[in-house]
Amino acid sequence: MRLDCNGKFLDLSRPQVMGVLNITPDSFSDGGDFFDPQRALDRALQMQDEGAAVIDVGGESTRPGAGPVSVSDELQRVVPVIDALQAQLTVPISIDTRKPEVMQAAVAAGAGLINDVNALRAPGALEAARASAVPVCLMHMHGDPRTMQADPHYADVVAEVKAFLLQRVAACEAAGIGRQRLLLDPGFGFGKTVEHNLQLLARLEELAATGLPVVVGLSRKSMIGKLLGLDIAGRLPASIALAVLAVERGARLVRAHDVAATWQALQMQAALQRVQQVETAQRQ
Ligand code: 8Y4
Repeated sequence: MRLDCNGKFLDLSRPQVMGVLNITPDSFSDGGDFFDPQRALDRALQMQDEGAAVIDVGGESTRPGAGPVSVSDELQRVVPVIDALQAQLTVPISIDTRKPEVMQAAVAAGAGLINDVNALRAPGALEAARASAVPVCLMHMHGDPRTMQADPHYADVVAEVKAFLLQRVAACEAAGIGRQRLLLDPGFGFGKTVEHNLQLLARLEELAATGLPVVVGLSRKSMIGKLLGLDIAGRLPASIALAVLAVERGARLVRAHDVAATWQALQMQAALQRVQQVETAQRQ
């Protein structure tokens, strides 16, 4: 399966890595180091060299409790970076935004995938995504970034996340966005307790059973900090384990900060998977 991302291609016939490029001044993982388009470009090229199949550019922090960013601030951050990246990268660029104006401008500047943590629920987002003609990642978020971690409750988190995402798929199809353009993401950490996150990972196959490619973002997230008592800088080993466990359960695209390490792990997994398939076939 190969997605056309605005003239560049994302091959999801095997699991791939989406490299994170934050361009927010308060971005908690890299301190806003990549605000400068040249530095952003260097980091993106490095992630491409390290094996990233797509680079996710975000100009709005969605960390719990983060305040809103205006359309014009977000455009000023992301458009110059996408302009620079689209000329230099061979892999597609993903735009991490909830705003239709940013989707439109980013795709006009060369972005090839819309990564919306709000699943196109903002007014005008379905229309902007339809007109853009690029694939869309629909993510589940309970509440909004300001309030989402305030005591979230679900009767069955897996069933509810899946039902929500399938509703958004239906809304997309009704708006003229065909399902061949859609990817689904359970939204680890977005209005979920550690137990909710673990249930979603344990039963990720139920989401993969939709037939749509599943995206996961587990890299450095606070569930690792809470379970293991680690600060962000110490979360790489657990992030790699979670990436492999998610791919084992059907994830096709892993959003990650540490591209080289994540890609190494997924390649080893793919090599083993290939041999295991041959083994299984020979036994039948
Ligand atoms: C440390 C580092 C602690 C990062 C928390 C975080 C996802 C996403 C984000 C995701 C998709 C984040 C934009 C939150 N997470 N997009 N975006 N899936 N599709 N937190 O899980 O990285 S931002």
